[in-house]
Amino acid sequence: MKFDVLTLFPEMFSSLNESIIGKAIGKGLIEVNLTNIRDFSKNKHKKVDDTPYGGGAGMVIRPDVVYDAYSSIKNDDAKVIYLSPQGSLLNQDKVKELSKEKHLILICGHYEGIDQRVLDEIVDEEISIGDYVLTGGELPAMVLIDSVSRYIEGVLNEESVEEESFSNRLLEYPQYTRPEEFRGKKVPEVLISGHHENIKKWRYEKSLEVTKKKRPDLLDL
Ligand code: 4GX
Repeated sequence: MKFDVLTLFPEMFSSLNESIIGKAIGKGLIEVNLTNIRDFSKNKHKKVDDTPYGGGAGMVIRPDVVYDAYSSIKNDDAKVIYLSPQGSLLNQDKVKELSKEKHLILICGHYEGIDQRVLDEIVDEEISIGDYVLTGGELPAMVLIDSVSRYIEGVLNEESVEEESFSNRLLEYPQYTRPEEFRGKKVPEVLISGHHENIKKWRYEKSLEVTKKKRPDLLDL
């Protein structure tokens, strides 16, 4: 899977070089290419934005620089995604669907966003990571890269993918490790019993209980 990111702040993506995603990049399982939109400014001061037509606060990113940045990378049937609060909400079904693509181009806006004309021209899908306002699309792009990459073969150790929250529309059961007793609290007996059938049943019941208590909305879908 290849991710191309168009951004004014490529340095923000250095955190992807850590942990599981960093390892996946190192192994060549996923590829993250960063393109700085500013490199495509024709302005002597490398300016990429301007004041909005019609007036109002803030700045809007010019369509021509975004289009030139996009043209420098688009060479196949990549899916182009714009991260914005106006997009459809990202969920695990969408994450799984996106993981089947070969090439995703993620466009990160800043300020008051990007001129609508270039978005209409190049964007296939607009996606939001939640109903709150961020300062730019970089964190949403990283959320998308992280969540999608987990479905790429070899990125995670296998069983963890399908067994987890949302695959079965249930939250996860609680986990315990050593020590067997911590501040007077013991690990549930069944988990030490070695009785695999009982453990499976206990975990399922806990999942149901936790979901009812914390996210009842997940049950009535
Ligand atoms: N889920 N942001 C996009 C620029 C912008 C401003 C106005 C369109 C209109 C966000 C989110 C998010 C901040 C990314 C504003 N775009 N993106 N950016 N929530 O808050 O995806």
